[in-house]
Amino acid sequence: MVLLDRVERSMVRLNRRLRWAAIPVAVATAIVLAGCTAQELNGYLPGFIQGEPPVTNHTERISALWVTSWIVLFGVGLIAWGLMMWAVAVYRRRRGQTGMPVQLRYNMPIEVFFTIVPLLLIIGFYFFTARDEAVIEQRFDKPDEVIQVYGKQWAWDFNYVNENVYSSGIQVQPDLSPNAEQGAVDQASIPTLYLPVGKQVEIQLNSRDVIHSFWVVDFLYKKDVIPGRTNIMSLIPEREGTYMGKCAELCGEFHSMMLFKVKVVSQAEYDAYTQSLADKGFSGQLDSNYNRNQNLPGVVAPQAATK
Ligand SMILES: [Cu+2]
Repeated sequence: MVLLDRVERSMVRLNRRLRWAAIPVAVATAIVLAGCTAQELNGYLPGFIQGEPPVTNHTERISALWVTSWIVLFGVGLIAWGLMMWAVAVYRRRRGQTGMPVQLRYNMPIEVFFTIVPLLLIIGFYFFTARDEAVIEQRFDKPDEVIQVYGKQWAWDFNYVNENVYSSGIQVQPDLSPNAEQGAVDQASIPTLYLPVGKQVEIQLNSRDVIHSFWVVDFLYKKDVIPGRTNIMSLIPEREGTYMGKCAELCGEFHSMMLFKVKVVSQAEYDAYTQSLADKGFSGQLDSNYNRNQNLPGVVAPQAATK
């Protein structure tokens, strides 16, 4: 009880001091943040350029969740490190002390404290993540463009559903030119998905064989591509440009070569591109008949012909 009283008194003192400390801390934070670039304000996530629109309609929501989580966790870290240092300094062994220090096992208030606080943190993180995910996962009633993506060891096929054209990706090739850096890839061999800027896009993710993951780095979002089911991504690309994509689920020997690009272009360029696919004869869709994995539930095995 004596110990608790002492803890309580020092907490009150700390509280009073913290209140005075809060004002300069808030002012300093405001000054520091005012001088931040877009990159810094968004927690150094990729895809932010000063004065340019965010890459997709979800970018700001995702970066806000990331940055807020970091601030909260950093605060928790500071308190934990501070308490550790405090305990090390205050309860260090002094001259003339012998034997074991006072043991604090089964101290109910402290145990309740460090059960409740992490629980509240987890509930908080869960709540905000679930809230943002519900918005990000919201499907469009009538998307402007529907893209079917097929992941396959180790490349990607893209079906442009509205235009009824497709592009079939080959596996990315190494760059074998004499001056190429070691490990460089032939840029022209990377499968490329075109998306029109400012349009509601639904991306339907399918796999032809094993589990892959569709990750456009600058979109700040990735999603597994699972055989036998279709996962959906809904987004509006908001800034024209070329963005790197990759498979983010270890899927076999050449997983690291399972790259792709996303080109966000104007509607006119998009129309010209899909028209060029039609002109080259890539009309129709590369559907699930090309899946290597054909023994999924509900698929009837081919029967031998009988007389
Ligand atoms: Cu993969």
